[in-house]
Amino acid sequence: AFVENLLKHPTFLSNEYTTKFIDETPDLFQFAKRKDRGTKVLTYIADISVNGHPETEGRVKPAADLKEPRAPKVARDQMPYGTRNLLEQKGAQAVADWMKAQRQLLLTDTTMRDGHQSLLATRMRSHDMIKVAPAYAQNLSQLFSVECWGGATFDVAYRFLQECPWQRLRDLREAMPNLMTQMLLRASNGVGYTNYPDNVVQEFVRQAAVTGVDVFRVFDSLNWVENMRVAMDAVVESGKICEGTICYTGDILDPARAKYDIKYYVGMAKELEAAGAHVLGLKDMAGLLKPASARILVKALKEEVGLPIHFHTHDTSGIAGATILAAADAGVDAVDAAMDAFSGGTSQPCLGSIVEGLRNTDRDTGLDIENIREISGYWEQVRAQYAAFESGLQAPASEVYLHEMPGGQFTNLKAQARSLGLEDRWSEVAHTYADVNQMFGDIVKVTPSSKVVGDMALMMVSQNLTRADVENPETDVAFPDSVVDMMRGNLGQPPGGFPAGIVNKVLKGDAPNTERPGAHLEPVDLEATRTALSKELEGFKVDDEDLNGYLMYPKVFLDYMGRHRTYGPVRTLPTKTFFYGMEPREEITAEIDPGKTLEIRLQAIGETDDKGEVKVFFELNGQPRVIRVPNRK
Ligand code: PYR
Repeated sequence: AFVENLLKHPTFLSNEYTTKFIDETPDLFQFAKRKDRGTKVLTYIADISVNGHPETEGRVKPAADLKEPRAPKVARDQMPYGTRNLLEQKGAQAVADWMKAQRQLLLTDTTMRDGHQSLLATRMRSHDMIKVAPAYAQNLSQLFSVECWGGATFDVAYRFLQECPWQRLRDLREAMPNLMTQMLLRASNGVGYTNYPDNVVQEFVRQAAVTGVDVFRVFDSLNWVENMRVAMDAVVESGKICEGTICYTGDILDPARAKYDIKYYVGMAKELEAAGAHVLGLKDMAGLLKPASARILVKALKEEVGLPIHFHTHDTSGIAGATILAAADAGVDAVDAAMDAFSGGTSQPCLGSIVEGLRNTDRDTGLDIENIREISGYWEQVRAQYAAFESGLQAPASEVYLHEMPGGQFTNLKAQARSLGLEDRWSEVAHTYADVNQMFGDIVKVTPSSKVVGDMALMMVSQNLTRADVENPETDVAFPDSVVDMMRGNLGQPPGGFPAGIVNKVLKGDAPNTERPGAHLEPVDLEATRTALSKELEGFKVDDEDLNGYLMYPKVFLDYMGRHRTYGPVRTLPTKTFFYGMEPREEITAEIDPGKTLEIRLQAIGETDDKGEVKVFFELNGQPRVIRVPNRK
């Protein structure tokens, strides 16, 4: 019998997959179990070489002569002192005190998280990160932190990249022992799209701290501090740095948007300080904070709050660099930026340009521009491999001040609109998104609340509904599930609550829950879940990382495990091979364990036989191997 290809298995593709699937389809694993890891990896390469990768099919291809990116060579004998050493030696509060006491503008490099999340649909593979991590450790040891985990990367790693996000974190941690790693945590929504029981959030934070996160940027998608406490307390408990974060929306200088004024932000900052934050995060996820506003807001926060301030923005509009310089002038302590090739547009402003912009001023960052250029050159080669995931956004978009979409959502929603045939109605989508925001009471829009607003806007445009139609008690509207869920109170409460009219209409008169959602969720029995999961996976030993992956994303995790049994450690393949397979006579190497390297040569791809199968001829470490895969083309 021939193993079904899991990547394209119709049951996996049709969303009908249940955890029963693995039980009911034992042939998937009987075949896989007999194989060694080398054979599994060859099976993957053979399949992709013959059938292509579903994620890159029909998309722009990278240049034919694309080479494997080469990371800068570095000596690894002496590790320079970095922020992680300070954290280890003196603790989280000492890092916060140091941030405030020193004068240089501190920088976080977001390339490995928000950079590719915003520009390449989060598709960057660990392989491309881990190779350059030693160069960061040696040559950019003055960085405040490297943001490399959390947000959408967790889910995408399992779901689309067939790799374990925990392993990524462990590998990066090991390669950059002197630098603080940073993650983005959606408070009670963990790294998912829904509120999790308190003990799941606590367990996730505990594990992330153990595996290697040093700075936790914790935010709530409705700016509800009440809903951030469980996550923040767990971070403080772990001994790591708790960056309690304000999400910035509206415009503090616009009298028409008075809901989110200086007083509002200062008030929230004080709440976060009282809740135990070591650092105050100012997260401008859509890139709406204008230079003049930044000057005023940062100054007010510095005066009113005792915490160091870490500013995050997106360059969607094209003027985020100016906002960063204004914030620096006003005394902001740290800012986020991305390396050249992963900066600009819906990503962060360019790190090297900020370094140069501040050189020989009193906020000089102290970073070496030649070292930045070298690492930047590496990232340029990396980005070229991911041509299939480029959004096509070519220029700044001043339109962002209209719709206020977060950087990660903007291009995504455009792609969704395209797939619904609404491409030429984008302007309507943008306006409707803004209308939905007002209809929901002018809320913070960031994962997951931004997804709710996006779902509603797309629904309205595709059904030709205006805000007045939706609000009209006479009109029947089938609201998206995510909207019903949010109006029920399952994401928590925005400042001032949701408007009663829309809540009534969506819930058809049912009363919403206005308390913290986690207060009503039963704790998960962690050990019972581990036992059941192990049984589901035929006795597989479920460690704490696996358990936490499953708790966040049960179905995504099981799908990943199913494919892992068939294809083995494909995370170690070069990115070009992972997405495009190999050509005849091509040779690659893959280090599947430290010191265990596979030398793989694809000799030839045979004809398709009368069973619809293709023989693919390899040499694996010099030994001939033949792999048969179905030709599904
Ligand atoms: C995330 O939650 O993934 C964001 O980038 C906001």
